[in-house]
Amino acid sequence: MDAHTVKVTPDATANSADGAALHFATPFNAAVAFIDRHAGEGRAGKPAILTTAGAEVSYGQLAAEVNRYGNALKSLGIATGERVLMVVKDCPEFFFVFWGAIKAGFVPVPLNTLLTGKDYTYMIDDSAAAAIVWSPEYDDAVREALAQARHEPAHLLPQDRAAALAAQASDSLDPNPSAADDDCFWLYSSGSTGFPKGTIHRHRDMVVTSRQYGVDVLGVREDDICFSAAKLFFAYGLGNAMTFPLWVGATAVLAAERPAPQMTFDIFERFRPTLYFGVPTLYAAQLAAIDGGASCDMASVRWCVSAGEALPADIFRRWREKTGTTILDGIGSTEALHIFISNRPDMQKPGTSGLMVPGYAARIVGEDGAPLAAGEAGALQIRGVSTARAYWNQPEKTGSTMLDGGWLDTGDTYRIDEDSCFVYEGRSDDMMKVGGIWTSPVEIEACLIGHPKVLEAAIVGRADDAGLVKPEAWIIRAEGVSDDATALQEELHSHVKANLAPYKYPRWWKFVDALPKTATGKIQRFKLRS
Ligand code: 3UK
Repeated sequence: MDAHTVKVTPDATANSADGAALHFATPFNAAVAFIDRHAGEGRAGKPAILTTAGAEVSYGQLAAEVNRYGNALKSLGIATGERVLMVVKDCPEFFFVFWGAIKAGFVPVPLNTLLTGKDYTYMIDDSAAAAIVWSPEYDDAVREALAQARHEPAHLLPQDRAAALAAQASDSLDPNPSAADDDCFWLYSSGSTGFPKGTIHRHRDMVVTSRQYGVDVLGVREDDICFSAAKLFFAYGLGNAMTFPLWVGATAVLAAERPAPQMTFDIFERFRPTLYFGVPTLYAAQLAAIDGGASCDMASVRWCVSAGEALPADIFRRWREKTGTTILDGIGSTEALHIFISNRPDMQKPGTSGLMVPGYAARIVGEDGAPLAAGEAGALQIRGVSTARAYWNQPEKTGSTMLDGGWLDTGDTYRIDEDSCFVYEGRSDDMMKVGGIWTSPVEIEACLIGHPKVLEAAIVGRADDAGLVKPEAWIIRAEGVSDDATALQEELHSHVKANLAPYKYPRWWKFVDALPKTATGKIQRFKLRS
């Protein structure tokens, strides 16, 4: 077998609890399996990427650009294993930088492009990255972050500089001889304290998710056109619009625009995608737009997928009624890399996350860590070959999340119903998903308390009319502040909007005289929720 190849035995669809059917050669570099393989399989001329800006990148061009970018990074003198931060919008360069870094032996770290300079400062310092690449849209935030950071990346690469270096570089590059279980890339996962954790994934992980969920559950195939409203910097989008299509030689549609109903409808019409990946909030907004008279032609779409937060059964039903397509809800995580429990083309149970994805195992345990009796709700732990090796520089969090025996604590409470379907019962911490994106109450509270008119603040998740969770603020005014609720609410709203990522603002405000607390002074958010 050639170096860097991955051999997938025909029985990889069998319920091989630990993905044992996947065999990796040594050395193994993921860029060979996802990028280089296609020329030899006759796809050099086939489009790998189409963009709403009108670009088209063939598999042959993609492989050449990946080599150029890899060589460009190498020419800077970056050492093997060093991090390359990416604040890059959804565009072909995302692929070039990500795979170029991997092929050359560096570790790309795509960052959420919706964040603020302050968030990036933390990630620059935490990762001690050797380089940072960014799209022009994020110039202000990145430069502000660099000015505040203690660590200075040796190489600052605004996208045009990276492109200029790549243009001068050779289009051939020998893959770094890594192993399947070597570190490959990181994604930052939000923490309940507001500090994100660098989640370290290995070369094999993208192969495992593409195979076990992409191919074996969803049925991704070569003639697919994949469109993900969730961006590439999320593990969800990274699989949907990059690794799944690349694994089978399909085509990805990329849009740098903010996801919104009309933009997705335009893409359905213009690109005729066969697989569509959304999040519950967007499905709800799309339904509202359709109800408002917008036309949405989904005839090309074989399956819709939802993840990021639980899909309410009502949205599943209305979507099918209005568009004639079916949404497969599945739960994934940054730590697992992609979906590990899911509804399937041949089995959907609305209001549940569906069945175990073959290749993963699950157990539901009580507070003492012991497995619970059938049907009881408890902490969901999963095991599979795609789960992260560790959190960067966080031995304690690594130890409490990545458990002995390869089990991963998801932080979710689940039960298994009479049909073996997994039913989401909430988080075991105070974290919320807003529009499918992690939001920490602690972070919003800290921002509000930073306002002179606020004495104390508590944030809880509350479900809106569609059953989707959004932040609700409970505020105690500072001493002597008598502003009326409407004016104060507007002032605090602007304060949050100016300081935090745009999706984190409270949708409802309550002004109170006291907040429920424990004996040790910890706010009891569960009391505010009920
Ligand atoms: C929650 C869900 C109920 C759950 C993700 C698909 O969301 C992804 O990753 P994150 O790290 O968040 C993980 C957490 O989000 N969640 C996700 N999907 C569902 N809850 N039903 C669902 N269908 O709390 C989980 O622990 O941002 C999703 C693929 C890759 C991903 N990273």
